[in-house]
Amino acid sequence: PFLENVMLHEKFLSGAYNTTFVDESPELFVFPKRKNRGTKMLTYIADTTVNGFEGITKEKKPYFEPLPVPKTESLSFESGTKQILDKHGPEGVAKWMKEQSEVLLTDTTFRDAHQSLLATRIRTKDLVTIAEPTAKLLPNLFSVEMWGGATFDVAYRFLKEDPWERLLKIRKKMPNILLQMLLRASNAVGYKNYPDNLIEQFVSKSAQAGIDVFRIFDSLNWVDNMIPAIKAVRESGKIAEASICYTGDILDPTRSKYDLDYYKDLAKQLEANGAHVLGIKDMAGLLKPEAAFQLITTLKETVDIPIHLHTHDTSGNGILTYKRAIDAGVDAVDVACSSMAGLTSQPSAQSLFYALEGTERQPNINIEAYEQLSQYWEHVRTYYKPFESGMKSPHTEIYMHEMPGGQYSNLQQQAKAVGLGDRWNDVKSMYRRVNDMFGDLVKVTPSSKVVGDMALFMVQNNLTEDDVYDKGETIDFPVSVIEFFQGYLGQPYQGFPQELQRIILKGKKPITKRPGELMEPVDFRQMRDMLFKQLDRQITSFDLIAYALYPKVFLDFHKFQQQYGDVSTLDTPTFFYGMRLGEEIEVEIEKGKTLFVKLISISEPRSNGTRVVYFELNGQPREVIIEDKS
Ligand code: 3PY
Ligand code: ZN
Repeated sequence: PFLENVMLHEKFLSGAYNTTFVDESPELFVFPKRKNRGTKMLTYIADTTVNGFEGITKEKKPYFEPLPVPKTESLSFESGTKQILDKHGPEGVAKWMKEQSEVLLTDTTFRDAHQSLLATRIRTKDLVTIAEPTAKLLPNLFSVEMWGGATFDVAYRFLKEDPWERLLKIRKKMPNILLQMLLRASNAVGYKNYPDNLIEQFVSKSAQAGIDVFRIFDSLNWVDNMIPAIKAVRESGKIAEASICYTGDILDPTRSKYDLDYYKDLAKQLEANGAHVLGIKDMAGLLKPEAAFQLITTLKETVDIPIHLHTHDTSGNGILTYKRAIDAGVDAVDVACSSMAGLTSQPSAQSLFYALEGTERQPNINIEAYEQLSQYWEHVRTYYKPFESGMKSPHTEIYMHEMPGGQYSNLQQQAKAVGLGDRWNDVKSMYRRVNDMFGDLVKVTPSSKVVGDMALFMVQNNLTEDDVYDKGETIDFPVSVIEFFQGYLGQPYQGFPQELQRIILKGKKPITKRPGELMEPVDFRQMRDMLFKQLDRQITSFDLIAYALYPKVFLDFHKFQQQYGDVSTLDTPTFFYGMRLGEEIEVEIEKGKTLFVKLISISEPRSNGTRVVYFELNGQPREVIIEDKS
């Protein structure tokens, strides 16, 4: 705990550590209460064995093959893009990007791929295991996208682990490659706008903890809302990849709202506001190959900064889209390791490698290494089977419903949770209808969540579009929808549809200013004191930011840890399924300290509804009493 406290300390993170720092920082000696780590762990295992894991249909723990981790201990880290940033700064990286003849690759396996395929559920343990082999085997990657988007919230909320620890651990294992995150501009990694000082703090701490490239986007492509985040990234000395979210179809003359001029204008604005790199974020995979060619050709003529393209392969056209973007001179593209690629995820790195064979833009990567890493992900993926969306083949219907890849499996889980699992097709069609009712929106978190919430709400309540207009006065719309029409996410391009806005707001007055301008700054000092008193433990700057972003999620996480301890050390099958009778596992709860756990037996339910679960912990008999919730 001492080392952990040191590592998490802001002075340490900023590099300003020396021995006086230890003397001056008494909080380093406030250790988390260590008592009962074994008991807490057994309680978690017993509870999960008896009651299952939320969101997974309870079943016997499946057998899994051991994970094939490439052996790379004897290899050293080759110098990579991280060293370019450290030496030449963000402008140096941008210049270097433009000088490369081959297309540069960002690997998204650690973030968007599992956000899009597995409802963001891959745990830190499984990411950290493969981080060092990835950094050693693929030193020529431009970056690894491994944080941000939904990972932050899901880590606390569902995986019961601290996302900051994920970042710190991966940083240590990947010292040579740029680490990239997805930042929802003024929505940070949440679903609503936050005060500017929270965005500044979030960026500054993320940068200190290890993020190098911030892909910043606004869910309505509203540049005003992106400026505070771009500024904060520039001030932290990191790379601001300000991004345009691609929506609509520039090839379709009947969809003139988002045409080439619209994108050109946005690109100019982002460059003028300090972007080091221009991101094109095709979050739903709507960018068709010829559209990619036209868009990139035009933007290359419009801006001087390098262009980085992101797509999702839902339609099956991803590689062709990349090929045409590469023909037009795109500098970098996002791919995922093949066993985590395709469908709602990014196109496969390996497929792109072979697709570009014989051209001078073929990526400079070690293809055999990628195949080895792919085997690892293929195995890990089986742990997360309950979170698979069930999509088995390309869905060209994406061009109809336009749902972002990162939303697909999450919204599907949400639909199941409210009993609409069998009406998923209705939800998807409604999603598009809601988009059109709302004035044809850019749909990406959180604007996509607003559309998703409304679609679910309408299907659940059997409401048609006409019902909304005819009976809207008597309908209680979802809070996210009301807030959207109040302007709390910002201003959509060409404004809100007026009549619907009137119906939904029922007399509430919308704002037209940037929400961040109207919000009180967060009082971090007061918040730290309050939390310290309430939780009776040391409060790190990371905790503070998490609490400020989602108070309830953070407090629930704290409560969970009080009850069950740090479960991030458990292997994933045990985390999701508990243990089999007679099974033995090892849990390294800290470096050099391993618990040996054996599940001996489970009693029948007793008259008060509890069961006794008998273990051996390091050879000693232990029992835990668990309420059987079935
Ligand atoms: C996110 O914001 O999480 C996204 O992945 C949007 O595409
Ligand atoms: Zn994406």
